[in-house]
Amino acid sequence: MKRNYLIITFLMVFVLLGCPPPKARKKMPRIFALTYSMETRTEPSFLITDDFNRNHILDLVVVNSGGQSFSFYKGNGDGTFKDQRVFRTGRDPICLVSADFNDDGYKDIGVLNYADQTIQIYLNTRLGSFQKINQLLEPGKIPINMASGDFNGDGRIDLIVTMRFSNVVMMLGKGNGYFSEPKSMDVKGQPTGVVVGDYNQDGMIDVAVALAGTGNKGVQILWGKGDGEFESSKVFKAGKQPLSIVSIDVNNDGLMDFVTSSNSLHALTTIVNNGDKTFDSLRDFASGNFPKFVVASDFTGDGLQDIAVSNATDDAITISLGKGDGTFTYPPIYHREILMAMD
Ligand SMILES: [Ca+2]
Ligand SMILES: [Ca+2]
Ligand SMILES: [Ca+2]
Ligand SMILES: [Ca+2]
Repeated sequence: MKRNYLIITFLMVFVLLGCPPPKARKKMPRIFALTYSMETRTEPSFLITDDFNRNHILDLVVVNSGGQSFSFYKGNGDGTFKDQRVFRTGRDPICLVSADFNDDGYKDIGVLNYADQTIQIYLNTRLGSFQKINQLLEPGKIPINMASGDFNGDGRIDLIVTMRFSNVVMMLGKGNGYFSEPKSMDVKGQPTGVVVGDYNQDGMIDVAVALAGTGNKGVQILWGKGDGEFESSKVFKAGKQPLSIVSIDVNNDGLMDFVTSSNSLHALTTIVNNGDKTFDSLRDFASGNFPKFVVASDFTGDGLQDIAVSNATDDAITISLGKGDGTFTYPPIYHREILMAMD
């Protein structure tokens, strides 16, 4: 149980990332001061924040990989959370997405069950609870990550799923929590992370897929045509083995860029959007050891986007502050003491 406390403390830093800082803070040495721990079920491994009960306060959802469940907590609005409610999932849930899948104005939850190779949708009952949809989505072999967006312009939220060693799959939402049959799309390598956004500012949502493993490594864009079809880009350089990808405007020009993490190489890579459907990667910069997930936000309130990285073998979160020119401050700011304080 102690391990659960530790991990949730670790994860809590990421929750704080979603909250606006109370005021602009001075730079070094620490960005986050507040920490507290909450109980979860076994092996919390991934979390998201969103406002599920529409009170303008962020709530928290954590998947418990070992507990075959996810925990939902209501936000108090001061960085703390209450009322854990636990919902059963499939085996080894590893990824979450929040979106309004049935178009009732309330955010729902999608859970990717890695061991079952399934995705389940839980509709928000608006009463602080979630109801599982009967349909069990089966995107294919070894689903690893997912994102949501309306890819065919019908106003209904769709899903895009990366399959670890093969392809990318899109499932069109029917607007009631159910989805159509998966549609497979080829990519030029082995997919890992996926993010969505309008990267060429044509008003149509695009998909960025990180590729790592054997074959091509980098980031490939599937340029959305707005009707559920995509135009495939070439693979842009994005570090040696990009496993996690985040959209972030690193140079403040209004175009979304990317930062990827290459886990075993302790490196982060910035990929700058040229605005003409091409991207250039900058030189790798150092993170902590074994960077895993990367998230982006303006932590210091200076209008420039910063990044936070979970470093698996350091048991530490590192923060690198954006300078607004595509580069980040060095060395990264360690937030390991949060965990050590728990011992
Ligand atoms: Ca809903
Ligand atoms: Ca749609
Ligand atoms: Ca676009
Ligand atoms: Ca930019």
